[in-house]
Amino acid sequence: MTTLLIHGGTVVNPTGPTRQDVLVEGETVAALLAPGSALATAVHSGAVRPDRVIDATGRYVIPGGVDVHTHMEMPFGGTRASDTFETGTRAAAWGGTTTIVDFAVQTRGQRVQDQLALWHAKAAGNCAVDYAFHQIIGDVNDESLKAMSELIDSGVTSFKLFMAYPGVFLSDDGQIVRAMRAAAGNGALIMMHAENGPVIDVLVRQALSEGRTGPYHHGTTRPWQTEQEATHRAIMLADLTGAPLYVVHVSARQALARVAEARDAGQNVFAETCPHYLYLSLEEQLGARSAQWGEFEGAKWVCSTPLRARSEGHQEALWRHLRTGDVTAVSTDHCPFCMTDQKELGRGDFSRIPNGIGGVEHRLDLMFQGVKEDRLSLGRWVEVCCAAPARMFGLYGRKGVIAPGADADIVVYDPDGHTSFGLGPGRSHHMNMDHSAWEGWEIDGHVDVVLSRGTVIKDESGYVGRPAHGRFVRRGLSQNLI
Ligand code: DUC
Ligand code: ZN
Ligand code: ZN
Repeated sequence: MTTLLIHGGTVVNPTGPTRQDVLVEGETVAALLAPGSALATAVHSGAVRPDRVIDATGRYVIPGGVDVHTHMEMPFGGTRASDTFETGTRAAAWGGTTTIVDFAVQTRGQRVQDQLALWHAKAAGNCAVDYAFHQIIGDVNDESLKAMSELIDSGVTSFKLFMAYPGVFLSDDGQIVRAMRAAAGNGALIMMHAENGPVIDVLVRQALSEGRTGPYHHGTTRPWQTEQEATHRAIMLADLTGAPLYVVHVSARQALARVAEARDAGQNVFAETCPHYLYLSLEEQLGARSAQWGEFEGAKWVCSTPLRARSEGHQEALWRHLRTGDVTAVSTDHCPFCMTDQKELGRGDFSRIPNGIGGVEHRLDLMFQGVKEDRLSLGRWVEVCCAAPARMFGLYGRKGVIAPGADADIVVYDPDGHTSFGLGPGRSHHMNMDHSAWEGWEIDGHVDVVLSRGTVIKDESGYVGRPAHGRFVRRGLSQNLI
């Protein structure tokens, strides 16, 4: 069995930093070696000779990132997300994410099992890193509810419902209660897209009829009240049924306040946010103009829930709740669309702009910026990017931590390095997009080396992995529930 030693670095688990070497045997972590321990001495004296040694002096050694919200090649808004499983997971590898959880999609008239099989076929043999699935249920009925138990047995243990997108994905309250009752009985986790879709549709039609057709109005027609109301309703229905609830991509501080209140009352309610909601805003991004695109520039940041007004204080509140634990995990909701031929579908009508931002490559770096700015501790950085998402979705132990027996998914991270985001001279990204939501951003920190199950897939020379390396991971039930 191949042995590898990561030597001289500081291991950061959610508990914080410790000076340790990491010994990897085959695909798993064999041992953490404290300086001066018998094994460390044996390695350093040459009595034990690993096949490969990675020098991590001055570096953090952290668990591979776990991004529990991606949409590779997702059909949406008359087109499909521009990253395939191959290009998107390669970009993830560049950025130190070694596990993604993507969404299989079922809509009206489709069999859940057939749709999951379709997503397996898209991903199999194409992924640079390990992958798992959630199931979107866009048509809650007797058949799809029955399918839940079957999926749980096959390692798909979380189900996303939508309170938005009427006629496409929306479940009405009765359907939500039925799905939640099923989840309360079978241990599944309900993930909720919490925005009041029917109300948003009225606001959108009104804006368009009044000539407010630019991307900025994607934001103004999805005001925080529509997110807070839906979040409150989802929490109440979860309380009624006893189902655990994970509210995805929370962006409104008022919605988060409802999550925090429910958690304080002891309910199994969890929230996720994304880097774009922490850093970007309605004013600066959705309201942006450029020489190339004019006011349509803002289309780059059209996603749902929307980026929110900085003047309303959402970003600061999200950071605060992230630090205190009311936001459990940070994902990317990676759902990239190019401007040309994709976002452009919505020129003159913002409601036709495909919703989504690409960012799977940048999450670890962007969140490390939170450490640099004293918004997060080192341990909390690893917690929100690696351990907590793994635990939330039944992966922890194998993923999300560096410990004996865990998969050797490891990132060697240089805190003194430097990363420039975007496209163009001196910058590059590896997502299949013709623009970057993070154009021009420069931050401290750099992903130096990435291991996936003991194999180096990214080093100083760049990506050195292969598309067939990533394997499907069967997940257990959420480890956050008692
Ligand atoms: N939101 C997005 O921005 N894109 C995909 C689906 C979603 O809910
Ligand atoms: Zn969503
Ligand atoms: Zn999503």
